[in-house]
Amino acid sequence: MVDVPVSLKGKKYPAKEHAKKVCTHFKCKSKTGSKSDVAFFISGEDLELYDYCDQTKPIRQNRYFFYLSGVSIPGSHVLYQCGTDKLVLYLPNIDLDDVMWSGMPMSLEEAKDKYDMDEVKYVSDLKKDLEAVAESSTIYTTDVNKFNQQCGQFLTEKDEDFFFALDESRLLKDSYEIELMRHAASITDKCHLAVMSAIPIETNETHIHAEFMYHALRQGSKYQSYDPVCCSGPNCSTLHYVKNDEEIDSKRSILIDAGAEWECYASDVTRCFPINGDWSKEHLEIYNAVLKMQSTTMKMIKPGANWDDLHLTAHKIMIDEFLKLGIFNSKFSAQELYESKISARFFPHGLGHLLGMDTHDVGGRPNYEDPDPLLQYLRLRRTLQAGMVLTDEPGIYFSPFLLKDVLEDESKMKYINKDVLDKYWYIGGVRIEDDLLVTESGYENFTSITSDPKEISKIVKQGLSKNKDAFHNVI
Ligand SMILES: [Mn+2]
Repeated sequence: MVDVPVSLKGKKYPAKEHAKKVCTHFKCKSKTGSKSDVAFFISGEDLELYDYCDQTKPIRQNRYFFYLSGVSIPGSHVLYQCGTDKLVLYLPNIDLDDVMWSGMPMSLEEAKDKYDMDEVKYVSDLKKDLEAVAESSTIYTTDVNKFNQQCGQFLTEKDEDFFFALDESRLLKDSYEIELMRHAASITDKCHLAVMSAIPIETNETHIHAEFMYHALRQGSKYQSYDPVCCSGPNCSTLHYVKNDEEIDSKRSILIDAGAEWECYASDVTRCFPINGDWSKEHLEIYNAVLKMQSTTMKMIKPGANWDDLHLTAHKIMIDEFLKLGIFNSKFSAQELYESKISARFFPHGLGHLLGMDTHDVGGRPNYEDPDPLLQYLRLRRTLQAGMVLTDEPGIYFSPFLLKDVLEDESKMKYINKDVLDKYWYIGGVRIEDDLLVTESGYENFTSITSDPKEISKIVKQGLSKNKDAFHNVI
């Protein structure tokens, strides 16, 4: 493996602590099964073939399984008994036919050294072990599925309190997880810097995508946390744009939202920059407005803060900035504009979300049924606690789709100066996104790639001053 974080050398992923934490949360729900004790069982993902083909489908480890094991080996299972505090890993039986193709799998001894387990066994022991544990314990699992069907009779699946306990445990990251996330974020910093620096070889959105992935892979990150969003010009108004295939030379703005993954832990960062290094007037105006939304809300991050309040603060800043720019009609007060909810057409998504093994991590308690358009898509609806990792990612967009009915409706258009708005469409949108840990005294920003517009301009121009041949991947 390339470049393992020094701080984690010689340490194991704390699976045992995680299992204990889940048990504590589960028991807080005063759950008593029909039996005297409680056990947890989760199956990891296994390799599967494509139909009529001997190639395997891409695999993404089950996050709940990983949380209780730290294991990425396909076909594994984990069993935890709360009463005896015993954690057991089951590895797939050795398939001698496969050794020729795939080499020897990890031995039980090697697995015991590598993982934080009381015992490591083969799957051939699984059924009889579960049968024995089931005599005294209710064994909860997330799902009875194709990987554990043969043991379904011993398992209780889809229990709400079990999911609650898993999600509450995953909500607050421990020092090991924080270190993994810092590392994912630092890989991502370098990828974004590479993308900003390589305009001479980036003439299509695909090249931006390629540049990011190349630098992630070189740093040992084989998977992205999510499909990179690489867009230019008006395409920047599509929040999760993944086509990533248009020419960029006739545009002015770039938006890239991409994050490398490290050992199943995500990063999620967005940066915007001008293609020729010089910010256009309108692009910079919107960029500075978004930066103000982000820097103001970031200063409010601390335990006890309510994320709804931060999100709504970002809307108020946007309204003030739009009044200054003349996009909003100054006949209306900031308060009237806020109450009209018109800002949601330009900033339609939430200020941020929890980040962990999943990019939109568990435990945020969103309410997609919320009738308030300002809050409907906010993925985090909780009071902040130390140990949460989250994104702060305000954005402003000029989306023909989101504004279509506004443009056609006088009762909504009265808030907008159309002639001023028309000057901004070509930018598409701006989003700035950093990854942050909530600490006892405030926050730590994992993301260190600059968001200062002057510095960004300098980086892009430095890249432009180089000859195409100075880049690694000229083809
Ligand atoms: Mn995000």
